[in-house]
Amino acid sequence: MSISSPDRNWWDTPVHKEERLWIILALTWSILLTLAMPWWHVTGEQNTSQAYSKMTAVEFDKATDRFIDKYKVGEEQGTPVVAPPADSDIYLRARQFSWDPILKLKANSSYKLHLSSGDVNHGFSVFPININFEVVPGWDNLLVVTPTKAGEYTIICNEFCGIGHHTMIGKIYVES
Ligand SMILES: [Cu+2]
Repeated sequence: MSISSPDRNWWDTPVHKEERLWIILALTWSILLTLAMPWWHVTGEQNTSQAYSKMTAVEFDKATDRFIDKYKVGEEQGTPVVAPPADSDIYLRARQFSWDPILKLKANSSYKLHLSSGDVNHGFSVFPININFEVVPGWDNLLVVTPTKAGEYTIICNEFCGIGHHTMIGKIYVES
């Protein structure tokens, strides 16, 4: 209950000039910001869109194991190194606290990268480039990647996933 009732038909009194100015400014700014989101999505070279499909951890494990068996070329400290051909489906498994396998890719070739987690949410982040994707268990998170520059890239987990989160490091080699 208010202390005193407002005058009847208070809404009929014209808006003060300064208040009108602020309403116009705030409205214009919010419309601009709203339009900036789709505009920057298209022109800002942001992360590409991901495609999702349901896949259990067991199914994803099997697919990853098959992928490793097929294209394995070596091992680094117990983690298999896999060199798949261009345009193929490649798999990367996130688990507390590892990424496997190590991928050996060719520059300027495209790959369909399937990402999933065997336990909790993880974040797929590749250094030194600016890329960041959520890796969710129970889902096959598909990403089409085309590495353009040869080198050694480090995958880090960008979603806090437990006590060993900071040790969760993977690797991608890109050969020219
Ligand atoms: Cu993690």
